[in-house]
Amino acid sequence: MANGYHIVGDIGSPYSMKMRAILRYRRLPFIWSQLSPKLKEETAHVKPPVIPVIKFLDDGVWHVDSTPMAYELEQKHPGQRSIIPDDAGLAFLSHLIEDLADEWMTKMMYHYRWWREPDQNFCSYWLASSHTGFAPEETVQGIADFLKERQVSRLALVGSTETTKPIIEESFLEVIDILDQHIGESRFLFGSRPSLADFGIFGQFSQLNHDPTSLGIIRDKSPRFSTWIDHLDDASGLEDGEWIDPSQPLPEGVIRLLKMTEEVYLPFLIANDEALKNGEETFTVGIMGRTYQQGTFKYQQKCLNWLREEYSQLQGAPKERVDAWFNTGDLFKEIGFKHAQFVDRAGDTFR
Ligand SMILES: N[C@@H](CCC(=O)N[C@@H](CS)C(=O)NCC(=O)O)C(=O)O
Repeated sequence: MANGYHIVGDIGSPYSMKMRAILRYRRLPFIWSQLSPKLKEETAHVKPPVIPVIKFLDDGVWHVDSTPMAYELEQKHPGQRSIIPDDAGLAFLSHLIEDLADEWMTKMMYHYRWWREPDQNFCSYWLASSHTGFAPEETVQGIADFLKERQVSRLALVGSTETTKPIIEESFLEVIDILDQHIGESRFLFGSRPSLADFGIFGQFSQLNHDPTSLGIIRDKSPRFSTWIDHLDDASGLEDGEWIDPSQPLPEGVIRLLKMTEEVYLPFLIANDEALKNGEETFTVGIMGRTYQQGTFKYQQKCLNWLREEYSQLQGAPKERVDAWFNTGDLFKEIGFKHAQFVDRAGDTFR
């Protein structure tokens, strides 16, 4: 394959599933490889060391980080089943919701996977079989034990503790409720074709719709959302979708996700940003009437800066609509969107 893509990921990685689903929906030719020791070595120079990594076969270069990769694919294949709404205002909202999924819903994914013992046992074994390419039982179990211990010990690092558990679990239930209601009215968030936001949610929920406890909850609360997740994994056969008309009121489901962004995600991003600026290692912020505490993450500061940058590029009617959709625009003013600076993405690290 002279052109196309080689994606190296893991079936247990939400961002890998997200990128594979995007390549499929966009009908871009690709080869999927499960990460192996050999491929790990081959991609060891790609920084930061996360998956998925994707080799663009036309230039032979490995790329990393799903959001910038999704935008690069847009530039390389303009007009071919784009996942970015044509209207700049809707495109901004789609990015905002994708970011909510990538950075906040991922806490749900990690929390449900590693909090309870039955999930810990099942998921560590599942990941170990996958990582080792179905090695002999003893090897798999040994790696599963190692993974279980390491991942459980990282729960607090991603913000899952006894104190934050109700916040994470309640917001998980809220997302299920929002999507259940939305899918009853419209196929995707911004119309009858999937956007970056849908793929962001899909990535995290491809895992939540698999791991025992969260799968049970999704099936119980919304069988149709469970089916929606399964379908978006391969939407290559979907035809003729349209974006919603930006001059019309936003769908209720989008409004509710933006409300979650405003009430849960942006306060989190802002507190993280302020703590980093003050040289602090942890931060505390009030979310959903409770106290949320976590260690600072540099990558999430970059997320906030990218959103500021994208907002600063809006102008005219799309900008007016975005401000109106957020009622007053006060929130943007508060977090400095109105004075955004261009932020160079080169040389990023994730933490
Ligand atoms: N922002 C990155 C995040 C990628 C990421 O965090 N990947 C995880 C797996 S889903 C990873 O490789 N973590 C490193 C590790 O587990 O050692 C993206 O969107 O691609």
